[in-house]
Amino acid sequence: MEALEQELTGLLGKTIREASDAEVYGALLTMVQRMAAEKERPSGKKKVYYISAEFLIGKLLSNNMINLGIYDQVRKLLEDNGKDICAIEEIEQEPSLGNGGLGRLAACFLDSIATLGISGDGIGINYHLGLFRQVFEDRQQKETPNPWITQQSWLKDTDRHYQVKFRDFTVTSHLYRLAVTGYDNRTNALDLFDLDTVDDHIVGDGISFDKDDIEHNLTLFLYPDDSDEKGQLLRIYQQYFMVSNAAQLILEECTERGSDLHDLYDYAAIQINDTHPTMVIPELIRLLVERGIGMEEAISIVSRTCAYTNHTILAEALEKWPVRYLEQVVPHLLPIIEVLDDKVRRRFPHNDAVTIIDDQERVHMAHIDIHYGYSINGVAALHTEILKNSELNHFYQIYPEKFNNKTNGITFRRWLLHCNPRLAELITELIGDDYKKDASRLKELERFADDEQVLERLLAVKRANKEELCRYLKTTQGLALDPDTIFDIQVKRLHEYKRQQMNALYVIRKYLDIKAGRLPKTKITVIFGAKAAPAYVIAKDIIHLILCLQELIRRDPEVSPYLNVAMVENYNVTLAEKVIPACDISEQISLASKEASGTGNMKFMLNGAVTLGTMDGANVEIAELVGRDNIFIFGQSSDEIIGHYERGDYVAREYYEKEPQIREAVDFIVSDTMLSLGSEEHLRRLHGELLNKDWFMTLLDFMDYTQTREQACEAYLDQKAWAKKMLYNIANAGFFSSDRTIEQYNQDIWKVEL
Ligand code: 26Q
Repeated sequence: MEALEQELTGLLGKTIREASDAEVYGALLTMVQRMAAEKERPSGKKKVYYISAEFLIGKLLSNNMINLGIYDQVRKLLEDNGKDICAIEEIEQEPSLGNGGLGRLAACFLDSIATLGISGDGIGINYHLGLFRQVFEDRQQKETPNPWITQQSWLKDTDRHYQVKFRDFTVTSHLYRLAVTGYDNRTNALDLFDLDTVDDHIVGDGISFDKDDIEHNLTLFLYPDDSDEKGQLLRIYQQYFMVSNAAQLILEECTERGSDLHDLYDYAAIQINDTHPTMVIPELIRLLVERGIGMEEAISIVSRTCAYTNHTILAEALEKWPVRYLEQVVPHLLPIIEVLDDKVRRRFPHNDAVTIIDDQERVHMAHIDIHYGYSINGVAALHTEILKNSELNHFYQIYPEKFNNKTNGITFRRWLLHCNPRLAELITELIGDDYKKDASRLKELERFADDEQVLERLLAVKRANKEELCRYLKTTQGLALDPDTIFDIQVKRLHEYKRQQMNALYVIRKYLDIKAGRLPKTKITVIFGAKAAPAYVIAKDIIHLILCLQELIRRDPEVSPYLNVAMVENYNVTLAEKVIPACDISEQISLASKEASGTGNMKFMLNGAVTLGTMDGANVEIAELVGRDNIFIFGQSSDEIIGHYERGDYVAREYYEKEPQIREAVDFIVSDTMLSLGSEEHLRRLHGELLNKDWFMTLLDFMDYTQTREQACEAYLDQKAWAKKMLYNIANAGFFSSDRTIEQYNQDIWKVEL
């Protein structure tokens, strides 16, 4: 502690007490960077390269201090000098380099790779403005830029540059590097490529900018609006920029470590995170050929180096790029893609489902990965089964040995130790701290399932976390929440398949019940957090609906004592860290078969929330682990849903007409009450969508949902029994440590020696 104090005062040039919070933050950043650098280790022969268009890493200061083992000392030291570590954490801007699950998964994986001592770096893009910042105006989502790179930054400049060639011009890239600290282990890196010519000043109103001006906009935003052709072309520019840099870096590093490139697969395992980095395959082949290796051999080398993770079965998210687009951006890749397609066509004649270029002249990115990668994995048991048996069945028949499951996980450093210190402390007191390195030890908590004192303390931790969330949301967003209510929470990207609209319809039902004098026994606070893609019209309508309901109920003294709605603005990792520990009921209500895994579900469980969900994604595995007494499951099964889609026999209107409860709730969306608060255009469009389309079958599961949700609220009344459910959830969350996931990736796919 003395050494820490000395170093900090040295860096500050004054005492900690005299320094401002911002100065202390800067000094801590410098010190942590030095300590992290000391734990860099040379790579062995083989190294993992995790390429991803997103890394939703969250704030780094506390996380790094925990991983370096100095968090408690620093907190104490600051406290002794009149400083609050929370205030200092607030100074850091959260890097917004991801959308949601896939990006956060990549960040958890980097943490676990370093924690397990595996040599492995992430490779991505240094988006200057990241994903947009969400603000609510007139109860609508507005997108604004999110500049996160500040003077004092975790990004370290490097002098690595590569040439990246597009059809019309060539750019020189610039590599920035972030330290990735392992928990009591090595430091790896996150390599983020950027372009010096990019200019933040070209951004006009909201997040609008000149989409043609690639040299000035290439690394400005993550997924700018891709609803038009220019947006899609920009996405291809970004993807190729990312993978061309990655390929050059990988070849350079492997050569430095002794590869002659004919044996690349002994030096590198490249994990392709969804199809966004798929062009790394043709790009690597191109570069190997350029370096004198024959085409056939180059294809074989790359096929033994690259592995692909699939994160979705939603058709609209499976990337298919028109050949014409690729010709415009990267014409030099097309001859290679054509060779790859040609080989597939020769090997599997008359099998149109597995070609790379289809008859509409579109390139199926996932098909490149599957034919020319050595592993394909889904992200939860159910998801992998659906891939094998339906979505990718044609490929499974050809390559059964390539398919494998890697159920997602989360890092317990951030999602327990950092975000819920009260719970972590209680667990440590009960079972010691071995669980911090071996999450399966959490199971030992089951010993206390009938220990009233322990159950009381669990409830007290939850209560304290709820109060803390209330304080935070009051000061940062002006939201007034009552901790003496059930905190029922749904936070995740806004998408129809995740069915935030079903949750909102439940709120309407409750509202109508209360208005009719049917008062609930338990007071409930329904919390939402979600960003909608800028061009996703219905998703924005759903946000509008929720914000209108929030206002309606807030203003209504008859209803607000029993029911509250709070939609938090700009939901991100930082907010997740506050919201998740305060949750009682975790809403995981996707249409069965559509949510590949979910990872929020795991974070809530670990923090003692009870899941209300469908048998989808990793919910299935959660249900198996905790047992049916400790989870609330409803809705039709994935098999039933897949059947509905195959037969096309779901008709929303039938449910609307048959069930008055549904009809009332749906029609309330366009009632005079709602229209007086919201935009007629938005509300009518959403109403029409639910009645005439409802592609994600909200009405199908609605009655079962409301009944099960009532059961959950009822169960909450027996606090002791509820606390026991909480305990079983925490005790069985060990399986969802990303350390377990990464061990499996390394054993089955990467095979990097430790
Ligand atoms: C594709 C084409 C054009 C524009 C955008 C995209 C695009 C962008 C982002 C497609 C997909 C994504 C992100 C997907 C994602 O986050 N998937 C989630 O991954 C998690 C980690 O595996 C799972 O837990 C979630 O179930 C899954 O939805």
